[in-house]
Amino acid sequence: MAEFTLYIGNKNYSSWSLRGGLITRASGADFEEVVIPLRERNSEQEILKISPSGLVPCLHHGDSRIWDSLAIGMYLNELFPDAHLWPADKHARRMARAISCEMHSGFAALRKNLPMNIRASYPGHEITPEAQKDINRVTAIWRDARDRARIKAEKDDGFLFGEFGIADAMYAPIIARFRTYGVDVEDSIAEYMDAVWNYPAMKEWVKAAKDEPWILEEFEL
Ligand SMILES: N[C@@H](CCC(=O)N[C@@H](CS)C(=O)NCC(=O)O)C(=O)O
Repeated sequence: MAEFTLYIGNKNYSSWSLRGGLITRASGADFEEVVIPLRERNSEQEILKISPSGLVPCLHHGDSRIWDSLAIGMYLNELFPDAHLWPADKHARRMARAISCEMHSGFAALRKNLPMNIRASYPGHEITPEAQKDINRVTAIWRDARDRARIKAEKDDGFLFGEFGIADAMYAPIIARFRTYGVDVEDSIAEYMDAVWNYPAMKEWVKAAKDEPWILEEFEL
């Protein structure tokens, strides 16, 4: 039996599950994953059985319940320091935490206007001015982090702070959205997006999302 269990929603639609899923994989934890499909007749009761907030992702470790993507990252970072889920350098770490929190608490317009739907392709979708503002801020964050990592990261695998970490996981659903809705980005941003898209855990997730049977009409245009 695996030491951890990660409860998630649909891989195709649940952006917070994607964040928790990538972080848990990046930590190297031995875990089992359980999908609870969202918006089914009994989803609410099923999620409440495993998550006190009634939301996924929720990580179980023995009797402990960690019911939020960012909290899962912080918890696993303490248990698996060698995974470098936060960057080792303190300036990079400060920035990684700030942008992860910014994602966790913000970008409502982008999230509403461009809901995550990994398997769909909706180029030409009308982007609201508010969502465009969020897009501009997200790309500015990525540009800053990558400009810094190119010069300063000890090991640069093309991620925000060199190695894949919590900050990349927090922004991974935005990358999926940019692809679905054909958001136009400059070459250096496209390179970063490709690094995340080709990260093995992301590839595995995208494949599984495409194979899921559930369709949630509210996220289909
Ligand atoms: N702040 C939470 C947000 C979790 C969240 O909103 N999860 C959504 C799925 S993406 C959910 O569980 N929704 C329940 C539902 O749709 O029934 C986190 O970071 O994990």
